[in-house]
Amino acid sequence: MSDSRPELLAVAPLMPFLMDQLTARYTVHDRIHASDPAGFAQVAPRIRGVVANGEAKVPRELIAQMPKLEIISVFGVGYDGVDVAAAHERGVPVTNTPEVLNDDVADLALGLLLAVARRIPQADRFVREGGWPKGPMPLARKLSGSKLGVVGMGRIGQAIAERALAFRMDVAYTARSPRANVAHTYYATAESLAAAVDFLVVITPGGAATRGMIDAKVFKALGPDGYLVNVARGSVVDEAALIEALQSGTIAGAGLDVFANEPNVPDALRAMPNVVLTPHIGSGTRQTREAMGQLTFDNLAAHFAGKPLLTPVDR
Ligand code: 8YV
Repeated sequence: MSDSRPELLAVAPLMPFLMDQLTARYTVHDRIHASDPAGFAQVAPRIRGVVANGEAKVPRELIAQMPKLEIISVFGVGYDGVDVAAAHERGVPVTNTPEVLNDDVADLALGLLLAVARRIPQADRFVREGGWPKGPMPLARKLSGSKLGVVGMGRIGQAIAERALAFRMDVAYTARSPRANVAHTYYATAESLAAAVDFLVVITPGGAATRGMIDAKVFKALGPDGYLVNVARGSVVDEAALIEALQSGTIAGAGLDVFANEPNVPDALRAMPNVVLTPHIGSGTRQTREAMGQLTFDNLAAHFAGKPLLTPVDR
């Protein structure tokens, strides 16, 4: 008897919580497009759903190989790796996992701000490596009461701003246009925002529209006492210009959760004492990843039950 369950292609490694639910209901081909292209050519005509994550690539050419594709469900709020236009041209909806990760990504942004300003990882190393008995730790930078610039004032940007207010920070932002429901000062460009603040947090979607928008001009405007925190996508920051700015003292430091070529982080960044590095863990708590997994699964389930999608991505 043939297996009549819908067949899915997973284009990224998926957490067991999600994979177990998927395999109970679907036939899942786990990254076969990458590991076994000939095998993929055999199953591609039967694939009805793709499951991706925030980092995965679903280009036009891959979509074109799956004539029966009906849905792309992304485990992540960011879907810059998916060619949404190509999917929509084919009438294939794309879903993501908004809202459920707002708290975690905003928490990590504040964590990186504190870590880089108060040099918490460096202080930890200082104690572990026996530095304390030899003299005090050098003084750090105060965060409370300083000026914060947020690049991108969507759901997560607003969650970051909300938290920053508890630190009595003066919050300003840039976005494509001023947001009607946001009272913070608006700047039309990242450069003008950077010139007005002490800390710049990047939380704008990745993709072509924002590629390299945080560049040498922005670092110059941020200045030698300014700090950058990136919890968005590595592509938004010109990484070579960032390294140059950190090495030359054009800016004071950076807290980075995302990188241009993950999981590879340039040696230059890893060697710098004024940089705090985390491995793309913005949404990385058990609670949030389970909520994301559930939403990824529920969008697929809604589709295959002929019900409205929970969180479809607009064109
Ligand atoms: C990843 C993310 O999806 O939501 C996003 O856009 O970047 C992350 O939550 C997550 O790391 C799983 O790959």
